[in-house]
Amino acid sequence: MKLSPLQIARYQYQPKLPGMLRGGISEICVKVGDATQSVADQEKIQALFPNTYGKNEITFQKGKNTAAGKKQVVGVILSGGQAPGGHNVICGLYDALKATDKENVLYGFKGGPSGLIDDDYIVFDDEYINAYRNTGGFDIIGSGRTKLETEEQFAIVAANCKKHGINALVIIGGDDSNTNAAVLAEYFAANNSGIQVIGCPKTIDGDLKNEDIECSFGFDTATKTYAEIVGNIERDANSAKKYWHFVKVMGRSASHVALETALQTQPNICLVGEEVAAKKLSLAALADYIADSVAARAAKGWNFGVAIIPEGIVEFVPEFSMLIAEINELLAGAKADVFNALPTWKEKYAFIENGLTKEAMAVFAILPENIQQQLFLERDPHGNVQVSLIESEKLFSALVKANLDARKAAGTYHGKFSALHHFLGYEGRCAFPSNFDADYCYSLGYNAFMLIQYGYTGYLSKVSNLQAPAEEWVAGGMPITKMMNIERRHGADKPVIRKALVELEGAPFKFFEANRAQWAVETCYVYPGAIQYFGPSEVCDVTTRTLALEKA
Ligand code: FBP
Repeated sequence: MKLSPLQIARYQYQPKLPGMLRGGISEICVKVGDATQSVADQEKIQALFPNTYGKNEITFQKGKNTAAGKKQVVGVILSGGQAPGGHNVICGLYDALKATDKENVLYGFKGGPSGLIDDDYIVFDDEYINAYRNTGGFDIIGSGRTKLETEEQFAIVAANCKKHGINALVIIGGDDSNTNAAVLAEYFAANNSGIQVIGCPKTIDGDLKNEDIECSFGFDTATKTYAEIVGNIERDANSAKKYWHFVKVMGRSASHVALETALQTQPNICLVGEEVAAKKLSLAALADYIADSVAARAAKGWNFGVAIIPEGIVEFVPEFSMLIAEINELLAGAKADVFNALPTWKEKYAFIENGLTKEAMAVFAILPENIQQQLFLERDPHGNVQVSLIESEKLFSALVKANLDARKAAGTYHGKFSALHHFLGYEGRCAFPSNFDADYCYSLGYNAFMLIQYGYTGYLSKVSNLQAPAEEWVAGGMPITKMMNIERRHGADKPVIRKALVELEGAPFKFFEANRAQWAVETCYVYPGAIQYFGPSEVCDVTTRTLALEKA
């Protein structure tokens, strides 16, 4: 494999650990904190997790290591979408494990959770690990979205672990994967299998966070990558002065990525799904809001601008989610075959018109035809519309254009509106991890090993105080059940880790809200530039604006 100069240089980077984890494993002891309770539905969660519920929060500190000395054989998986830093979690885990005893073994199960079922694995050694230090991507062992949730699956995993003598599993994933990690930990505990389970918080979406987990890894690098590109687009817009750019950014559900990108770049517009839902804003209202900015800028002679649209936005528009629900119903089961057999779009349109309520049809009718057709093209394995595939950046620019055409006809707008579209998603998920993510991830992995060594199970590796220099970070563990509540999923009550949406009362949104009116009509762009890996700390080690504002 040919290596880029940056990759060679990054191999030499030594990730920073929290002070309490420095100086050798034999110098790390446990401070046991308070017993925990789930964030809601305590009785129900306790009943579902009788063996792992209510455990104590723990923090590591300097002192004599009192863990029982035994050979550790650990398995690790990467689960879900890629996020920069995943390799370093595995490197940190490996280094701690080998620093404790060279005879310890780390298995990497390939392709995500399915690797544990199929017993598809590699055994890590120095040479293999060294080729992935401080690199982006999940290609070290691959990832996948198979869910580990049934007792049959758990029994197979237990048998495979037993075969290899594995005494602990580390699951690197988002809220769903870590929910399943907690269920697996409970199953192992209930069956006295002797296998511990430790989770690590991953997702670029930034929606796995709470009072204990300050941020999921990957969010820092991904948003810095998107902010670099949005800044470049802003500079182009401000140079050419002739285009409005509509930029969709990833984030399946929550709008953290869009908000953080906006905080870094100060675009003219950024929609926030959670606000749209709270204020029950319609597509027409949103189009009107963006068109106001276009018109105000046009009046100053500025026929250019930048609008950030979160990937998950349409699901937050009440009338749009009602439309999606009706379409899912309309095409349920065999009805999809009837629809697909219709030869022309005209006949399909008539079928749709016949099947939707008047309210849903009114929303459908205002959509541009390409978006209407997209709603009927892509279905997920359950037969539902794949909302993430909807080109919402094109949807909003088309709605804004129609709005501006009406203003033009009424004589209230005289500008030019020429729109360009972008989707920023996969570009950020495998970037070289920023120093923050490289350090944070390495620490999460190292810390996960400490939790294993001290015998904990059903815990999430927790590294906090992240706005401070790494030396002052605090390492420890939190029972996953503490983060759980009961939610309705696929028609049944399920214990799940609560997903963190953007808080409208939180400091990041409040800052945005206080400034956006000015950003909408003036040109206040900020150009963050590329992530810097070498140089002054105030350039290379800064955290996200979201974290800085939340912790201010
Ligand atoms: P995770 O929640 O698994 O981390 O993935 C998040 C994400 O990157 C979303 O932002 C995006 O909608 C989705 O994955 C895309 O998934 P896929 O890789 O399957 O296309």
